[in-house]
Amino acid sequence: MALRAASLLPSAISLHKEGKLNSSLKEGSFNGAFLSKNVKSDFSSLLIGTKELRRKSSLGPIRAQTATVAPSINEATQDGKKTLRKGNVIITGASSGLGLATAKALADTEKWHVIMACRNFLKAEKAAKSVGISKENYSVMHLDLSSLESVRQFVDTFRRSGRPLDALVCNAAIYLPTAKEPTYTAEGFELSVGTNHLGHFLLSRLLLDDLKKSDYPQKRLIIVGSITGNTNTLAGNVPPKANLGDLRGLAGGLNGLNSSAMIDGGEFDGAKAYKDSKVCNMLTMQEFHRRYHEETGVTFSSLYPGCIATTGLFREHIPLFRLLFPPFQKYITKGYVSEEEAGKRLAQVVSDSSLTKSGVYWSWNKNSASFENQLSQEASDAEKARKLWEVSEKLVGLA
Ligand code: NDP
Ligand code: PMR
Repeated sequence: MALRAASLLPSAISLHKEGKLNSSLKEGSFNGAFLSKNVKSDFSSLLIGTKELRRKSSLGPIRAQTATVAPSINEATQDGKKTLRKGNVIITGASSGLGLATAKALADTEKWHVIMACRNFLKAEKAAKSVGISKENYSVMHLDLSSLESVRQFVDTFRRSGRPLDALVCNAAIYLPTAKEPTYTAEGFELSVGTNHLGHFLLSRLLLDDLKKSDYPQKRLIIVGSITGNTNTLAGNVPPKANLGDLRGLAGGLNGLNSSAMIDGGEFDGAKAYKDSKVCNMLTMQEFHRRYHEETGVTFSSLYPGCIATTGLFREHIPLFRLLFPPFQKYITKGYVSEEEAGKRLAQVVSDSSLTKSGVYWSWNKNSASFENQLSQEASDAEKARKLWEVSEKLVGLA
């Protein structure tokens, strides 16, 4: 019987349809570049650097979430043979860019049911339609990572669906490079770190139990990282550089009142806050690996999918940046990848049987072959990862 999710959980709508500087050269082929100390992470720096370096109606009716019974790992077919059931993967931020392309790549295999965990329900539904994901291979569930209450509600609603969880992809992110002042999540954390790191931290901690219960042969938890959080690369050396310092701002609540809105306790800088959040994502993946890989068998991974210069991530940047960034990445750094190609890469990390190693930060070379990349010193600092874990636990109410 169909359950009216809206009446159970008012704000949770659900539509059920069935390295190193050198190593950066591997990630793109940016040759012999000299990076000025004064290069800033804004449009002018891109120019300087370039020079220097030479509904509703179309959607149909919204149906409430249907309670499903968890199928066992092997489903008997009519002729008596047993086949592996479809995997279930949650992808946050699947309404555009990398998340949407990954949802498409996985759904098209017919081996995955994708749960698109999105803050804008109708946008997600339209996006799925626009790329032609077939109805039986996806569901949309509401998740706003900038509210811990929404994260908890999402987990509750997902559990009520009765679906097993076989893979979780923490992909959603916001980037606010032109913000002059910090803005905040529902619980009062600076918005970029609050969304990209703390929202995902709570989500993945809660859903680890669900992954543990799954009988799927390969269970995976992936947190999307980036080159720009890694200061052992050229891209990671474009100011402002990521730096979590001693985490004093985070420990103080990141609220801009009795503490700084920045993790390291410094002045607010939107571009730095994003890069810091990516360092948190990569540290969290490794801490998960250290704490839970052996016990649970879950594979924990992160990745840099390439520079997907056309996505919505840059929507807050000035128009000229948005115009010049794609050709800059295509023709100058050669780090550009299309959304489709990046989606295939992330889909590999979700399901390819050769990428089962846990604790790895994956990247791809210019022939699109995956390799285990090296993280910067800070992004691989085990002591910092432990401290980040403990402080984050307190902030999201798990400790
Ligand atoms: P997009 O802006 O296209 O996608 C980001 C997604 O996150 C959107 O679906 C957006 O939803 C969602 N989102 C934002 N805020 C929230 C929130 N509060 N709750 C739920 N969902 C939210 O950017 P990309 O596809 O480029 O980014 C995806 C990932 O890839 C990010 O982790 C980013 O750091 C990473 N990455 C991107 C690179 C690039 O070059 N683009 C390079 C390296 C890594 P909505 O559609 O409603 O806005
Ligand atoms: Mg970068 C190999 C060189 C390389 C690569 C792969 C990237 C990726 N970038 C490179 C180099 C440079 N960038 C250089 C030399 C400059 C100075 C001109 C430069 C500038 C620049 C700016 C202003 N780059 C940027 C910005 C952004 O606003 C983007 C950003 O930092 O978002 C956080 C960005 C990026 N460059 C990349 C990638 C992947 C990004 C975007 C996003 C991300 O990490 O998620």
